Amino acid sequence: MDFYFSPLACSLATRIALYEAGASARFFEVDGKTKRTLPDDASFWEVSALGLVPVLRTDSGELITENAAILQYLADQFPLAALAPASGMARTRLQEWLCFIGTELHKGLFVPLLDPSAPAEVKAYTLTKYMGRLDYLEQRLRGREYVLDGFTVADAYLVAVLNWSIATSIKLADWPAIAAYHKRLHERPSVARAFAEELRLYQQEQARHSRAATAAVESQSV
Ligand SMILES: N[C@@H](CCC(=O)N[C@@H](CS)C(=O)NCC(=O)O)C(=O)O
Repeated sequence: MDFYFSPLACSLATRIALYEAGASARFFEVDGKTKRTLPDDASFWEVSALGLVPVLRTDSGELITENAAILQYLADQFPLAALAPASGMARTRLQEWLCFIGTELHKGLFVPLLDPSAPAEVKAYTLTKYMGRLDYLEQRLRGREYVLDGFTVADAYLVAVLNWSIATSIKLADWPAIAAYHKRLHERPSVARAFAEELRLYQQEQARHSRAATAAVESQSV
């Protein structure tokens, strides 16, 4: 499998799922600004028409996009890792939570708050409209270790999204069950490993961008 990701993006969930499953994959880092991939320096547009991570290329060459689809594909490929209920209402509940995380939290709440180009009015509207989603999540997590009965790919996705709160005005400490869940998940070996690796890659990416910006300024001043 080939896995396309950007450091600390939502694709972190797929990395966590791969580690949980003990699955091997070739990792391709997508630079969010240049849309070039590392280490092969190719155009990510050739892989994803939307330019969005995650993307998974299966061993038979199928390209899969969308967190919910990729995560369930991996769970089904590696059933011994028990990353998703196999079928029935339990599977429906997993899909329910994957959709909630993807639409209400990832896109609804966090994307506008993280977007430096979003006007202040948009951020204010987002907080008014979507903050309540965290109250709903708080209720769900009270007295529970995971979103469902055991660790699933929904937890992998949720921890990846909650990580972003640090770059927003959202303080997880205001939701004690969510804060405790987030801390607990980070103690899980797959999450701790994935996060530490991507934090390092994120810092390298930031340094690359700042070197490129400096070089661009210098080339204009000569
Ligand atoms: N609906 C997609 C959304 C994926 C997505 O938003 N990916 C972000 C990273 S978290 C991305 O690649 N953003 C790059 C961009 O917007 O150019 C999914 O669930 O996979």
